[in-house]
Amino acid sequence: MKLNWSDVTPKADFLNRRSFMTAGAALGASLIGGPSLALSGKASALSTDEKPNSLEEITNYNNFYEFGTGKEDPARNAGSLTTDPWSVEIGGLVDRPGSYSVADLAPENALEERIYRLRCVEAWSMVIPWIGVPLASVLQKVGVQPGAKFVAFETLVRPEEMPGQKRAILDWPYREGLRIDEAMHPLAILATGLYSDPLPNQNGAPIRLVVPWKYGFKSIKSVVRITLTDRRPACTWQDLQPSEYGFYANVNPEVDHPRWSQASERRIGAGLFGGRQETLMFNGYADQVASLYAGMDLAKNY
Ligand SMILES: Nc1nc2c(c(=O)[nH]1)N[C@H]1C(S)=C(S)[C@@H](COP(=O)(O)O)O[C@H]1N2
Ligand SMILES: [Mo]
Repeated sequence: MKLNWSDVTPKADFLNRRSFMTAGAALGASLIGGPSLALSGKASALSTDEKPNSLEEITNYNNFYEFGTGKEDPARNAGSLTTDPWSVEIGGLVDRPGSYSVADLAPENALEERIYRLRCVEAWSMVIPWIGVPLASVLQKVGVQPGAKFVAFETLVRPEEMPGQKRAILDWPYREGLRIDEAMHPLAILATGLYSDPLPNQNGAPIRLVVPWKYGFKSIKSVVRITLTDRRPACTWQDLQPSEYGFYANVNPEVDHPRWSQASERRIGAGLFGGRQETLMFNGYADQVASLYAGMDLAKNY
């Protein structure tokens, strides 16, 4: 049996991991080798130092409509999802189309930790310590052809395991898309874990997109198809209500949702008296990503 990094890195070690790894990397390498090490080797300049939400919070307050529309439905219902075996079909304008396993796309020795803010369009937020690989590394692996301008993503359709799909809540499969330069940005990752666990089902196991400068709905879960295309792909929320949910969906405190303000947000776990906090342009990632949108009218391209 192959050891998973979660087998060798107890949860309680998480907070100490970086210091532990600095001190013990060489030792760890010779004793256990393996993924926890690979992880530490790449402690990230791209992470926030804000305090992460607890595993409890991150896994019990979710949006994953395939398992129901309530925030507690995914935790209750997603246990039934079979995530192994799993394959991701990658096609369209790529040199090496095919069916890839999660290990092909996110090998253990390439995993990085990224502690990101997640800002839902509904005006709540969390801080989540993801484990994953840059989306760019996956795209490079399959070879992006010059004509590719967009990347389209699709979630699994399996109503027998995803009770929400027995109803037409959304037009299944859940679909999302990015412009190619957004997809190649170092902040965009495919996550396969969080804290020291493989990704819990309710968070999009076994592999999901995380694009931290955009509203949470862009970060599509349980991905089974990635297609490189020359056209802007269909996106579930945009198609459902284009006046409310745009293709870009960049976090922007100055562009309100038609039915509520986006100027502030409620941090999950802040408590009744925690108050609201100001929402930051591009969710606090403006220094890294604003140049992607230079010259664009962000109120029009919401
Ligand atoms: N397939 C799929 N992906 C999805 C969703 C969904 O309903 N289905 N919800 C989105 C929304 S609105 C948010 S805020 C994030 C929530 O991610 P989390 O539950 O891991 O915090 O997932 C996004 N990805
Ligand atoms: Mo969301």
